[in-house]
Amino acid sequence: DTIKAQKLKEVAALKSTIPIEALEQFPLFQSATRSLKKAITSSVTGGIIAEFKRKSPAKGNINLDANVVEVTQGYTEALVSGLSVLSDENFFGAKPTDFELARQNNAIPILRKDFIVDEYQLFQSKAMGADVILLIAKILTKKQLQSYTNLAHELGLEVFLETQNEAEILDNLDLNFDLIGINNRNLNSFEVLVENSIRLAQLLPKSSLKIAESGIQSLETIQLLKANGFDGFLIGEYFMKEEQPAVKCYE
Ligand code: IGP
Repeated sequence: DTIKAQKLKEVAALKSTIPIEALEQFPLFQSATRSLKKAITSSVTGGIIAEFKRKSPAKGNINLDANVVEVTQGYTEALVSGLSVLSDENFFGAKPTDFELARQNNAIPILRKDFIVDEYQLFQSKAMGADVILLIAKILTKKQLQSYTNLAHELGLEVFLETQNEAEILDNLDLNFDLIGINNRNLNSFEVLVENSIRLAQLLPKSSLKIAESGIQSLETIQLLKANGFDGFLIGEYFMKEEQPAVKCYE
């Protein structure tokens, strides 16, 4: 739970320097968002969400000095459905300008990849130009999931609900999320099991837009997940470990 504690501290500090009323004045706060759900549904190239990630607690350094503009523009040119951009500095090594630069240089939907633990971060996400926010079932109460989902929608943001086990899925099926992700990575052991998400996907109604997350390292895996009902694929490390991450989108 150290991530959550750290985040709450960060948010408390931010709140006093940039209050919500100030965030609401940011130009991007007033701008329309783009739908990742639509981008994936209408994709002819396969529903890839390509992630920009310099390092992670699970893998350590992946591509510390990557150029965020080059990499994300490369993904966009490869016609991925959306981008996922880390904005957490402490655990994922994001630079403070990463998200901003990704936004300024790409017109496709962007998921803000961070640990949302407070309402404030929804206003902040909108002000940053995010289109989609991540809500992680494991770290939030049902009440929080409900109220953050509603607030996100009021702000024009889509909600990507991340789940990891049967209870997290079944307890939250009534939420009005836009996309549901099943994380192949166990956040406690870091073990990655594609079979786990295939089994769990069967618990979801057909109407859910299902995203498989983490540990996807081959086209065969994507095809297997697709055959089991997944609509989208969130891929980070497999791309980012390359000097030029986007080249892997063409394989
Ligand atoms: C991407 P991978 O194994 O392709 O790099 O995984 C993504 O699923 C992973 O970065 C992730 C993540 C998260 C990061 C999944 N859930 C929550 C930060 C926070």
